[in-house]
Amino acid sequence: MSLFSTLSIPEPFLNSLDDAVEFVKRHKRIRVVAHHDADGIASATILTRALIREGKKIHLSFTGNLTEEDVERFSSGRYDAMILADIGSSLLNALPEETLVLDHHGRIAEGEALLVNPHLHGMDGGRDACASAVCFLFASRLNGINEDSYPFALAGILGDKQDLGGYGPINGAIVRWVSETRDVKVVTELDVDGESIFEALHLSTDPYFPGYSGDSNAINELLDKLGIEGDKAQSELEMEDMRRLISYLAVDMVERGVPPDVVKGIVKDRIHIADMGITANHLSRLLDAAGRTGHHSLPVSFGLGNSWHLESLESIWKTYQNELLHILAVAERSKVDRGPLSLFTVPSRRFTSNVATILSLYYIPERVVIVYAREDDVCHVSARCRPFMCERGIDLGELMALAEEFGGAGGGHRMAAGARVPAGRFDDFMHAVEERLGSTV
Ligand SMILES: [Mn+2]
Repeated sequence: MSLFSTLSIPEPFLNSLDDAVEFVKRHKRIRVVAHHDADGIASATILTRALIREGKKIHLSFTGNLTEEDVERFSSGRYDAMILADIGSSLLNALPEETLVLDHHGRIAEGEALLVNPHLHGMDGGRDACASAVCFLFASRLNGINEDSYPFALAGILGDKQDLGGYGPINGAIVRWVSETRDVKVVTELDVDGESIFEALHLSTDPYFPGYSGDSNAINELLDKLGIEGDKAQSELEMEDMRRLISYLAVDMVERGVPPDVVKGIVKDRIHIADMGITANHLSRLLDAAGRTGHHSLPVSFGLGNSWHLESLESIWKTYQNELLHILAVAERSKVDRGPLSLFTVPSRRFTSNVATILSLYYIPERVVIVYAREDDVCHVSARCRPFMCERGIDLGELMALAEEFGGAGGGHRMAAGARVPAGRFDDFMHAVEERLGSTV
């Protein structure tokens, strides 16, 4: 059953996908630029597979926040056209005319470039469809053969956390189509990955098991107590053993103050992809780790059929997880409470956002978490809080934007935001944040 025969997509959205198909057919040499996170890497992989199949000459790059200077740099060179994935909507006015933007971000500028974005068609790109879902629809529209890129669509959806609270219409339709027509198995199980259950628990940071993740002694003791063989894979364990382990971990987390909605997330309907021998959930984590360590092209090469790269992706993921767990322990020790917020520091900016997310979900959900890393003369800041704080009026995006008053820049969402400030002004900035927070809560 083909993808489009099962989807119900608003007509104008479908038309914009067809315009994108026409765009690609018109051009031969194409510059592709994608966002450097899991969703962006998944998008790039889907596009690269599709464009190479069409016989296009492509040059692929990754970037963080796209600036006008980046656009100028990327569009110089002998290309007929440019495709941006998971970025670009907010810079539409600065893009060359022959540009196709496949994106799902909500800030959209006016401009000449061709934009495919669910926000334009009454959908919420933040929930209903991520960039890799948009790229997957586009690629499948271009040629049905590209439907085989579905693992990357799934990985992108999971990478952008668009499974939380249930799938939106587009993502949900893709997931349903995959589970009904592809060689996959959906299993409700603990959302952890590793060759053994010991390794899976040890390396897991999302979910993070306070008191266990990263602590081999604690895990061994726990598994002994429950009579579970740690060297078996999750799939090899008796259902009864897994049930005992899951309920033990869940109760323990609740007792440690982890919010029930977060605890519920340790078990998921995970999609096992037969051809790859891994879950879409794990693929998404492999892409995330590759992105965070600068190995953006490796997953693309893996997606192009170089299956031996899976081993390197696994080892990059393991190394990154071990480093992250180490840094989490360092961060926990650095905690300083300031009014309604807790301040933590980590040695590298590569870890601020991940550490802030984990601390806010699993460690001190009742407080605003701010994690910073000082590099050279700049402090890189990530702020996180839980939904109930936003209901009380906290808007971290607004708080981080205060950085501008101190010679920096910042912004983001209500629950997740970031900033950069000159190190010499960091204290003043934190003071201002604390003061503004104090007047809100
Ligand atoms: Mn995205």
